[in-house]
Formats: sequence, C-alpha cells, structure tokens
Amino acid sequence: MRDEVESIVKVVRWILGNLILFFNWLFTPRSIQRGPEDQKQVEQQTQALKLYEYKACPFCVKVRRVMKRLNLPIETRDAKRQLNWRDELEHEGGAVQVPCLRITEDDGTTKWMYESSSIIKYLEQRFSACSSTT
Ligand SMILES: N[C@@H](CCC(=O)N[C@@H](CS)C(=O)NCC(=O)O)C(=O)O
Repeated sequence: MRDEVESIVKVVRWILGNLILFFNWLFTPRSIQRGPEDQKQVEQQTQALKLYEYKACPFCVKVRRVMKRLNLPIETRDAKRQLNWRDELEHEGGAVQVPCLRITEDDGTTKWMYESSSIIKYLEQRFSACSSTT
C-alpha cells in the first residue's frame, strides 16, 4: 500500500513538473536587448555566477525566467541529476535546497544565496540598469 502511494506521488510530481516546464516554454519571456558593449560586460560578470537548480522546480523556473528576461547567460547546474553539483551544494553551500546562486566576488570569496525571492532581487538590482526593452 505504502509503495503504491509513493508511486502515485511520483507520477503526480512528474506530471506537475512537466506541466510547469510546458507552460514555462509556452510563455517564455522576451529578453531585453543591450548594446554590444553592455552585453559583453554583463556576460563577463555572469561568469562569476552559477545557479544550482532542478529543472522542474517551480522556484527555479521563476529564477530562470528572470535570467531569460534580463538576458543573463548564467551557467545552470542540475543538482538533481548530477551528484557532483549536489555534493558541492550540500557541503559548500550548506543545504540541498534549490534554487541557490553561487556568487564569486571580485576578491575570490564565495557566497551561496538561497531563496528564489532573494536571488531575483539580487539579479534585478544588479542587472536591470542600463538595459532597454525592444
Ligand atoms: N522558499 C524556497 C523554496 C525552495 C524549495 O522548496 N526547493 C525545493 C525544490 S522545489 C528543494 O530544494 N527541496 C529539497 C530537495 O528536493 O532535496 C525558495 O523560494 O527558493
């Protein structure tokens, strides 16, 4: 009985996850456009950022939509499928919770930012300026 319930929960989660991905794909936000120099600068800055995530996690989808809208090529690291990223998140970040943004500061120190709302606020504050929407 317990196994059956677990299987049903798994199937429901799979369906919900795929629905989230489908609607996210259907309503993909448009990316803002910057001048080539500004975009180059943004691309350099985003090299210091890594997003630990699960593909179908609704909180991760929320963050990825902001990344898409702000045209931020941040590397994503799947902490569900790739054990090395999961271990790194757990041992260096402090918890297996996604989304988590790893920020390498200019002085080489690393900050692990949890909570989708904090990540979104950080990205918007840092990258919304000097952009124009087409
Ligand atoms: N309040 C958090 C919630 C994040 C959350 O619940 N993430 C889930 C995935 S959707 C998680 O990391 N669960 C831990 C696990 O699956 O091991 C946020 O907004 O980022």
